Amino acid sequence: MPIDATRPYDDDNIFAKILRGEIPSKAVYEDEYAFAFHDINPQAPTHILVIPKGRYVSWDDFSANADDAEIGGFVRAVGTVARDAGLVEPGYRLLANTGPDSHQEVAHLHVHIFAGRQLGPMLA
Ligand code: IU
Repeated sequence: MPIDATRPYDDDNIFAKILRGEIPSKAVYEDEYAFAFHDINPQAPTHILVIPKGRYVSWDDFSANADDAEIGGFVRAVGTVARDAGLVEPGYRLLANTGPDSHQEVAHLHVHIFAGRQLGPMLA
């Protein structure tokens, strides 16, 4: 079910539980600002989700309300995850669904990293 990206943060969302270690995940990276793990239902040979450690519902919430250190740390972490996974060549795609029309399903900001095959012009 797509979520309402304008609603308040819910500490019971599934990615909050993953961050707290209450639900297992296949982690690939962690630092002060970000946590990354393999998507449970991969849409490409490599499909990694990167999430901020802060309590942000969506890209909209994060870009409006996170402080500069969190934003910088998170953006840098996304690049590091892709680089460490060897994705810079031949390339990768980033996606952050935001709000119901985008089909955002989990109410904690996540950036998808897709790679490992020719992705085509767009996912939409
Ligand atoms: P979306 O952008 O909110 O539509 O993406 C949610 C993603 O979270 C989707 O690709 C799911 O496969 C993924 N996911 C997950 O990795 N682990 C989970 O427990 C759940 C969803 I629920």
